[in-house]
Amino acid sequence: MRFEILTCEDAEGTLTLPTFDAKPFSIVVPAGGYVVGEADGTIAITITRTCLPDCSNAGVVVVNTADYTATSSDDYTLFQSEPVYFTPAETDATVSLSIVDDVYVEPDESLVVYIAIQVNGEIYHDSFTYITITDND
Ligand SMILES: [Ca+2]
Ligand SMILES: [Ca+2]
Repeated sequence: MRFEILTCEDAEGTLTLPTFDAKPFSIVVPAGGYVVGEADGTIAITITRTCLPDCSNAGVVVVNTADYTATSSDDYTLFQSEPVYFTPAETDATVSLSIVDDVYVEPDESLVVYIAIQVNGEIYHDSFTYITITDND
């Protein structure tokens, strides 16, 4: 997987935001969510896109996280509108979330990962999954 920021400059050197083809695509994240050990450091979330008629164009999704029983900064690093790019023909993208290894005895804790599709600057569809962090203290 490679991350590629897609930008372009005109003759005056003005940077413009990328636009993506409006071919519909949907995203899939594994059902049942993820389980990660507190000491594992990171958890990789795989986002799969399916496109009509094909995934020949680039795309971007936006990832946000929200506390459930886990607390951002204490237990994991918050994502706020984190872009994840698909290069042309790429159907799987991976985003890595950092987990905090604290020293407290605590129950397993969960957070929610929201994934939105962004096409031509418009965010129009949400999917989500859960991450459960298991305690190691
Ligand atoms: Ca710990
Ligand atoms: Ca702990």
